[in-house]
Amino acid sequence: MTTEPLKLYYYMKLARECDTAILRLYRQGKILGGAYTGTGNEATAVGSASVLEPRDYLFPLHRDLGAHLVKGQTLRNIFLQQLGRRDSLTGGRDGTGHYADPALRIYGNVSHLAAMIPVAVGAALAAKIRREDAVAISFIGDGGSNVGDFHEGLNMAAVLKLPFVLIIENNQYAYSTPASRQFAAKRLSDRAAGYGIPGVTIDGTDVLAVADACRLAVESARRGGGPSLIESVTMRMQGHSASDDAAYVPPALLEEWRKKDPIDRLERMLLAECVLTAERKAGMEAEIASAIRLAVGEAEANPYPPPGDAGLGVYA
Ligand SMILES: Cc1ncc(C[n+]2csc(CCOP(=O)(O)OP(=O)(O)O)c2C)c(N)n1
Ligand SMILES: [Mg+2]
Repeated sequence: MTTEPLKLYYYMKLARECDTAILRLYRQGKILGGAYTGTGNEATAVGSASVLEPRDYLFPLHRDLGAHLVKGQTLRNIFLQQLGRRDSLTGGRDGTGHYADPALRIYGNVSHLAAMIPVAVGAALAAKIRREDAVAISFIGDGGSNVGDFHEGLNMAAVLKLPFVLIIENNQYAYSTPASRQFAAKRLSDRAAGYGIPGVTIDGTDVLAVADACRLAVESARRGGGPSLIESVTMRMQGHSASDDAAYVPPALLEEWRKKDPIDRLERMLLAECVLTAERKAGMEAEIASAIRLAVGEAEANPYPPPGDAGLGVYA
């Protein structure tokens, strides 16, 4: 558990600066494939992962870089993976967060939305059978929550009372489709009743509220209380990926959400309580910038995998 407010602040800033570096690398033509950011989602990703123990299973999504970092992933591994280099966790075979790191119990997403929910439920089932006292936590977007795997996974977790927590990251859009064109439910957490499990909707820009809700859900799952559904409401502050300018999002909507920026929100609170000072903030920013520079430099110096390795580890 990493729930001290100053640590949460640090990890949210680290995640945002990593995203900024990833976008820069993309624009420099150094990232092959897509680049995704979690701007606006930092409180959800960091707050949720902050309540996990090392033995818990994390199944993050494409906006959850902060969760990877909190769970212990190194900047070196993050940038090796983003740049598709030989020594990355996928040996240069994939990019973004599409990797698994069993030592840290991080199982990144594949492209197919919601496909990892049944896998996460399987991890929760394994944890229960092995009496590991571990919880599996998984994420899904507002758009992805309409895929059939969501229903199958959550239903099975509920019936078997598995130690599983599912967080819906409702960031108002699924690519260019607004929430109003995706579902008729008032709250996505209302779906929990259909599975016979608890469901809550929380302010996804308030990292402390996210951590509190996730702590309750994880504790209940650990005690044998079964799964929970948490809808974390936030806004996708950038395009779907680096190639999307999001011209379809009304500027006034972005302006409204900018006032609720998760990092600024916590920063104002910490400064007011004197937990954070201007000096400490500057020191933290310098430390983050230098750690990212070092990791990017190391990753760029790492070669691409040899072409002859392309067939290794391929099933069938
Ligand atoms: C099953 C499936 N359908 C469609 C896609 C294409 N696709 C990738 S991301 C995306 C939008 C996802 O929106 P949402 O679930 O709300 O997550 P967000 O990107 O907003 O965090 C779509 C349609 C996919 N990857 N998988
Ligand atoms: Mg969305």
